[in-house]
This record gives sequence, structure tokens and C-alpha cells, in this order.
Amino acid sequence: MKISVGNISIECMQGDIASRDEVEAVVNAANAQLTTGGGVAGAIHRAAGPGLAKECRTKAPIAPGEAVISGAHDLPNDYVIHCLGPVYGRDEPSDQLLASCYRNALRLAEKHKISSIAFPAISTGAFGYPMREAATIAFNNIKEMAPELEQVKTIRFVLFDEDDLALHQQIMKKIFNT
Ligand code: AR6
Repeated sequence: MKISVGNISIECMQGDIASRDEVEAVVNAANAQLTTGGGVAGAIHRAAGPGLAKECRTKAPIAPGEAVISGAHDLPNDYVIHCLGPVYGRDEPSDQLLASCYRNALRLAEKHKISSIAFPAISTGAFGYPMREAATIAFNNIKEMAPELEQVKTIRFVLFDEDDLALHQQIMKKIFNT
């Protein structure tokens, strides 16, 4: 499912964030040390190979809400943007920290002239953020930032399972009034 906001296309799809050869940058739901882990970070580091962990050592640690950019190594992309989402119930204010992840990732994309970017549902796995609230924060912040984006033309949400995809589509429709 795809919608247009100005000249930006926002899409939701089901799949694996680590096999998105159609976007220039993929976003990692990272840990503070930018090491491999489970979920998205595990999939990205496995597909990128050890060069990614090596490069990331020079950029860690990062704080909740921050984003840093690296090369993509063996992934079929140009960049990985690593975001540390808030741990739900621990890192506060969690809504603002999650919003900062999306905003900082998009700022980095703009700075590096990235035209297409794929996001996972940051913080909604190991970090326990409720999916509906997290998706609402993600889309509201993208909607707010859309008018100032000059480089980014495609924003893709990659959800792991069918229910998460359906929920994101529902919330996206509501927020963008489509
Ligand atoms: N592609 C797309 N989505 C995925 C994938 C995948 N390959 N794998 C999982 N998801 P998580 P977090 C979904 O736990 O909550 C790591 O161990 C998953 O179903 O990856 O930000 C790090 O090292 C969920 O909805 O990220 C950190 O310590 C969403 O992606 C910690 O987990 C995010 O789940 C980060 O936790």
C-alpha cells in the first residue's frame, strides 16, 4: 500500500528489512553499542557481514533517540542508518525519543542525499513499545517533516508480519486522511 504526500511516496510492506535491494538506505533498530543482536539488528548485521560491526565500533555508543549512519558493506544498499529506540517503560519521554529516531534518521538521509529509505518498526520488538502507539508516532512525525524533505522521495515501512502490516496500513490511512 502506497500514499503520496507532496512528491513523497510512503509505503508499507511485509518483509525482511535486510533484503531491500530497492532502497538506498535501511534503518537498523540498533542497540546502544551498535553491535549485532536479535531481530532487525541481527538480520542487518548477518547480511552486512563483519565489516559493519567493525565500522560501527568507531561510532558507538549512541543514546536513545539518536541516529548514526554507516556504510552498508555486504547489504545491497548504500547506507545503514542506526537508530536507538527507547526501551518502553524505561527511557522517558518514550514518545519523544521514538519521534527523534524517525526525525534524526530522515535528517541524516537528507544530509547524505538519500532518496529512498526503509524503516522497521523501531522499538516494537525487544524494546516492548506497543505497535499501535509506535506506528502513530512514526507516521505523525513523518507527516510533520514531509514538507521540509528535499532529497527523500520514498519512505518504506517494512513489517515482519501480516498483522503488523495491517495495523500500519490502517494507521497510515487515518493519519494521512486517505
Ligand atoms: N525485518 C523487518 N522487521 C523485523 C525483522 C526483520 N528482519 N526482524 C524483526 N522485525 P527489534 P527493538 C520486527 O527487536 O524493539 C536487538 O536485539 C519485529 O517484529 O529488532 O528496537 C537490538 O540489538 C519488531 O516489530 O528492535 C537491540 O538490543 C520490530 O522489527 C534491540 O533488539 C523491531 O524489533 C532493539 O529492540
